Amino acid sequence: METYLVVGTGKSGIAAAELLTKKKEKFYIYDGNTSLDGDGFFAEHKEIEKTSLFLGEVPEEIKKEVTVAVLSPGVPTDSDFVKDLVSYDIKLSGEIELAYALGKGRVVAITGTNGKTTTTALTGCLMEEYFKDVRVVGNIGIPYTGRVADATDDSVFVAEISSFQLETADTFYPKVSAILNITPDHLDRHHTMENYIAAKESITKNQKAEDVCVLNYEDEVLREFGKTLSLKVLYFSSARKLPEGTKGYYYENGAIYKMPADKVIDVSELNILGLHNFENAMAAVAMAEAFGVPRENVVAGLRKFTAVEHRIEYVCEKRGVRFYNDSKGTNPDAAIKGIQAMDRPTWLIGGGYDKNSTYDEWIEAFDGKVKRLILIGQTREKIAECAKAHGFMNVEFAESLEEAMDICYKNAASGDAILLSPACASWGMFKNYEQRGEMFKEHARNYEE
Ligand code: UMA
Repeated sequence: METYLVVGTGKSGIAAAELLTKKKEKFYIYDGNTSLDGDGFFAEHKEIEKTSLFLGEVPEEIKKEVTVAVLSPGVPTDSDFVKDLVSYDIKLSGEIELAYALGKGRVVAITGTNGKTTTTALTGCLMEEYFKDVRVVGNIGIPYTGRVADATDDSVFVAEISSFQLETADTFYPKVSAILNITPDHLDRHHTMENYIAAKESITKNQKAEDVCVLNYEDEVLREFGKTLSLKVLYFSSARKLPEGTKGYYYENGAIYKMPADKVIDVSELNILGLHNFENAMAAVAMAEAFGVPRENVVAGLRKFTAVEHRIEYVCEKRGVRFYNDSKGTNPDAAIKGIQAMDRPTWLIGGGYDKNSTYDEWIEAFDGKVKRLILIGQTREKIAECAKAHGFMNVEFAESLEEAMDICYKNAASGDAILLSPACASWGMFKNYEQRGEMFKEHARNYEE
C-alpha cells in the first residue's frame, strides 16, 4: 500500500486528490504557496477527503511515511523541494502516471511544441464518430485523473501530454502516439534543447512493435527519430508527397492523401485554416485510422470539427475592427502562426512570462503586417529591444491587457485587426492562458461600436 503526497493544488492536484479519495488511497497534499487557505481548500473541494494540507514545507515524519509524490506538471523535477523528496526515497510520479496506473482503457497520446490542443480535440472528434466512450484529457485542461474512475476496457482516452507531464510518466503506455513538431519552448524548465527533445520523445518509451507513432516528416529531429524506433511509424508532410515506401499522409494541391495516392479530403471542406492546421489534421487522421476508425467516419469528423478556443479565435467586429484571440500563442513559434494567419493590418498585443525564449523569428514574421506592437508583462523590455534590433520601432508598453487593448482600439482604423498573440506564457499576470483569453474576449465585446 502506497502513501501519496499530491504536490500542487491546481487543476492537476485537485483531480489527483479526488481520484485518490475515490480509490481509498492514503494521501497528503502539499502546495508551495504559503498564502493558501487550507481549511477553505477542503470546504471548496468536498469530493476530496479531508487530509493534511501542508503549505511551504512537509514535516520530516510525513516525508518518511510518503512513498510516492504525485507532482503537478508545473512543479520542476529538479527543484530543491523535489530533490529533498527524492533524498527520502520517495518515488516521483505525476498526475498522468497516476491516472494511467489506476485507470482502464486504451490511450492515444499527443505531444509536440505546437498544435497539440487542436490535434487532440480533432482526434477526439474523429474517434467519437466511431467509438462510444471517448474521453479527451490532459494538458488540454481536463486532468486525466478526473476521467478515469468509471472508465472501462472499452474507453478510449485521447490525451494531450506536455513535456512536463512526460517527465513524470513511467509506465504510461499509449497504443498510438504522435509528436507533431519540436521547436524551442520551456527552456527555463528543461534547460537545454536536448533535454526538451528527450522529454518529448519519451512518449514512445513503453510502446511495443505493433504500436504506432505518428511523426512530422518535415521536422528533421523527428524524421531521424523515426528511423531509430522499433515500432510502426507513420509520417505526415505538408510540403511534399512522402518518398516511395514511406508510410503516412501528405498534403498536395489542396488535398490530404494517404500514401501512395489515396485521397482523404479536400482541405476546402475543413473548418480550420492554414498549413499548420492541415498538419494537425493529417496527424489526427493518421492516429484515428491507426486506431481503427473507418475512413467514412474520419471524413465525417473532419467536416464537423471547428477551431479550438484561444487559438487564432475570431471574437467580434467593432467599427470594422476585428478582434482575434490567440492567447494559446504562448511561445514565439505558436505566435508566428498567429500573425501569419492575419490578412489585415494588425495591432499586435504580446509579452508575458519569460521562458528564456528568443523573439527574433517572431519579429521577422511580422512581414509588414503589424501596425504597432503593444507589450505587457515581464518580457516587454526584452521583446522591445529585439524588435528594435530588427528595425521594428513601432513599439509601446502597457501596464495591463485592458490598457493594451484600449490603445489598439483607440487608434485602429476600420479594416484593421487586433490580435492577442503574446508569444509568452500568461503566468505572473493571469492564472492561465484561458483566463487571459477570456479577459481579452470580454473586453473586446464590451467596446462601444
Ligand atoms: N506549485 C507548487 N510548487 C511549484 C510549482 C507549482 O506548489 O514549484 C503549485 C502552485 O502553487 C499551484 C499548483 O502547483 O497551486 C499549480 O500546478 P500547475 O502549475 O501544474 O497547474 P495545474 O492547474 O495543475 O495545470 C496543469 C497544467 N499546467 C502546467 O503545465 C503549468 C495545465 O497546462 C493542464 O491543462 C492541467 O494541469 C491539466 O492537466 C497548462 C499549460 O500551460 C495549459 N501547459 C504548458 C503548455 O501547454 O505550454 C505545459
